[in-house]
Amino acid sequence: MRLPAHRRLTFGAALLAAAAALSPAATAHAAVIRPAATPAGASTAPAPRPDLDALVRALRSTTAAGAPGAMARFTGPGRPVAKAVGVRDRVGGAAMDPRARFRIGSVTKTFSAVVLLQLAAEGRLGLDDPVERHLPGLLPDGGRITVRHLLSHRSGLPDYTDAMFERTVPGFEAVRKKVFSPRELVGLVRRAPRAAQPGAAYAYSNTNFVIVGMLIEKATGHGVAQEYERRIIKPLGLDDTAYVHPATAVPGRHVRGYLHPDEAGAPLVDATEQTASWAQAAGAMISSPADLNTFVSALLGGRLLPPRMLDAMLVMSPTDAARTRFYGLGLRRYDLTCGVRVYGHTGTVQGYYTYAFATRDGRRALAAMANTSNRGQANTALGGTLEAVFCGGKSASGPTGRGLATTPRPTPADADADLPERG
Ligand code: REX
Repeated sequence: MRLPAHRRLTFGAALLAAAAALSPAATAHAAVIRPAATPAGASTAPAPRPDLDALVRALRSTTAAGAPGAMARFTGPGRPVAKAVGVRDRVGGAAMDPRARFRIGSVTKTFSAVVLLQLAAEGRLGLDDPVERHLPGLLPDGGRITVRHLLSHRSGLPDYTDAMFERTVPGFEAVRKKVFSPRELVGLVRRAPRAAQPGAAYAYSNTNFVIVGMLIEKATGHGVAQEYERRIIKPLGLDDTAYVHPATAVPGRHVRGYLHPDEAGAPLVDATEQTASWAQAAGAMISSPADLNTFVSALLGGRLLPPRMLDAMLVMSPTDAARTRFYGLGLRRYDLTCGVRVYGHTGTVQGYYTYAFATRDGRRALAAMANTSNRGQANTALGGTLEAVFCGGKSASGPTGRGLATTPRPTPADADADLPERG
């Protein structure tokens, strides 16, 4: 198998990647923030120790908020640590299992961005190329929308899922077994009013990454599955990771996903089996906590992209008024309350919430998931795992009670595993 050029990067090149963050990035547009000169998380100050009691509390808050189960896996200087609470199967009663696979939703976008940036590094397309050059006639305004606009959600293209899932369960059941072509998905909003002029504003839209998938297929002549496999999954040995479309099952040991209906008190819908065709390169992958840890660490550690492409990925726009959340190219940045910055992505598909983040140097990584969705409180609670591990006792929510008196005792349903790192 021919390895792409960036696979020959050494750890020295990863250091160069950090150095490259100091130099002006290749392109600029309004309201973007360049990679920080001294990224938090890569500083010389000792990293806070993960607060594992707070981690378990965050997972318990997630199940208290309506998720049948939740789990997280952290990799850092010591042995990887994984925690799980609740169940991965409500019918069989199997406990949540940190080795199990699940649907990662939009974390897929980071995989898609990496593939596209590798293609850009190989000169197969340019980040500032208009979409029209590669996919003529796809969009009426494709001459003004660039590849970079798609990757940064600054194209102005509306999100076809807004109408599709306006009513959560009927919307889902209408597409659960459907197989769309990417062109059909784009066609749903091809002529719809734009959220903004191309380049003018951040507006998150799955449509952007469906087109990213089309660009990958156009540039390589292969389906996206083959390119994820060849460029990321195989080189990193991600045995639990795959693009599963349009097959409906999550193969192997997996977590069942449960969707909350909009109607209060209505029973949860088991959403595990679906084509995920509505999501495609925007969200149809499955993975496991260990694989997500490996992926985000490799990406931030400079092992998947040459420095100038990683640098481009890290040029961020704020996505919230408080300016603690940012988006780069297929990559989010969260500024935690303790000042640590973490990079990665979140994901939501029916039945599953995911967080996959790492520090700027890639040396500490967290993957967290809950097997529910359409339940904002559960997603927010799951987000508490980030503060627990990356801020430890330094979180703004205050000291986290390490003493015996305040440490929650594990319940029999809690799995608590120290898992060996993959070679
Ligand atoms: C689709 C609706 C959500 C889910 C969506 N998912 O756009 C993409 C993704 C792939 O992961 N995006 C998230 C459904 C936001 C991310 O980047 O983190 N909601 C659900 C509804 C609401 O149907 N009516 O919650 O399962």
